[in-house]
Amino acid sequence: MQDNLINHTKNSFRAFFQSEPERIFLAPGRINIIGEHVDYSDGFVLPAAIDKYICFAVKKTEDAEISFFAKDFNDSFSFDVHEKQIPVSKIWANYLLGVFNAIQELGKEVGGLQIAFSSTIPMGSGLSSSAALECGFAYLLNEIFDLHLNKKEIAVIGQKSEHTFAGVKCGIMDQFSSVFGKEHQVIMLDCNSLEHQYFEANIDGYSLVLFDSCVKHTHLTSGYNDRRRDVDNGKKILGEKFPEVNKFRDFSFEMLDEARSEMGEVPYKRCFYLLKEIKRVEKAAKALSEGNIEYLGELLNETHTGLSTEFEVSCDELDFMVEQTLKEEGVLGARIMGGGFGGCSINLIKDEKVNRVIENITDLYKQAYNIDMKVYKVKISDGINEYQRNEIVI
Ligand code: GAF
Repeated sequence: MQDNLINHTKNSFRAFFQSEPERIFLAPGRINIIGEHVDYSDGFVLPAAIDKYICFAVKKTEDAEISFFAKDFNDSFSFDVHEKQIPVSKIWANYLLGVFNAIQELGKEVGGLQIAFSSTIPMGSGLSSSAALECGFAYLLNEIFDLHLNKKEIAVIGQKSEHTFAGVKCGIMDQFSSVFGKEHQVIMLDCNSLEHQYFEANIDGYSLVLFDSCVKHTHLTSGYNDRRRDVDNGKKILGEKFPEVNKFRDFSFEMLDEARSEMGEVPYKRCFYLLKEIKRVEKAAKALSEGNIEYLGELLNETHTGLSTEFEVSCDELDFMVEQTLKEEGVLGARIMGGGFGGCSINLIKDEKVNRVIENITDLYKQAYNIDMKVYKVKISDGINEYQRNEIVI
């Protein structure tokens, strides 16, 4: 499948630029087992990179233009590396311009390139295609022009692009996962310090399967930034009331209750969810490493309830899908995954029941919403890398 994507991208490069690409880079999407919306609130998250990628076919040129051909949009865009860039009306181009801008602000210089890219990460499905686009571009610039950026800096550049050029005040989880992913390994990331450790997802006999509701979201127009604002309002009151506490995750539920009337019900609900979720991630990491899969499932279900009722980022279609999935035999956990407002659910299902569950939920979802849900059985994979030239299938 990876070979198909690479060949497809190479062929798009050839057709558009009428020449041969020199290097190939792959930037993956991600799943998140648990820890939703806590990455901008000093929380822990448990994501992993997956075997769905944006592939970049690249050639260095002698001029000062960086030219893109976005095969999936059948669209192109170019800019001059000597000029200061500002956001443009072409949405996909902003993710790339934002990366370039962040690199320019670091005083790093890059030259001309031709780039064709295409993707197997479904867009607007909560699998972080935008982080893969940002970080893939930052990574390839770093490799080709020897910019001496480390992996954390690449992730932060991706996040900065999202903030400044795409207008979404996201956390660091998606970019970090795309850059730091490791085959078979889940990342336990402390979003405050960016310290992280890897561990094997010990779910023998069970699979993590994604059901795509095909309800598309873009975080620019969804309530993502609003949620972040609610949380910031709550944090401000907490910070003023308890200045001795430095990190959001160190506020207790008693403190939150004391601040409730001052902060108001909406920020209270959001902060309540976040403090609970941060604790759930620690419990889930322990459950995963001990192979306590039943308990992991329970935690996923609690997260869905919290995301739906306290953080209010689910939607009817996802609530329906999760509710029906949990009625199926062999399902231990189901929840909406990622930023929300549509996209995928992540489901923890006994191996021998997977096909049956897929059949049933596909039917029920079609009957209820007349939508053909999509199913992704993903593998936990390595983060961004350059595909070795001699491995390219022509
Ligand atoms: C989106 C954001 F980009 C992430 O930073 C994170 O907040 C996630 O939603 C929710 O956990 O993917």
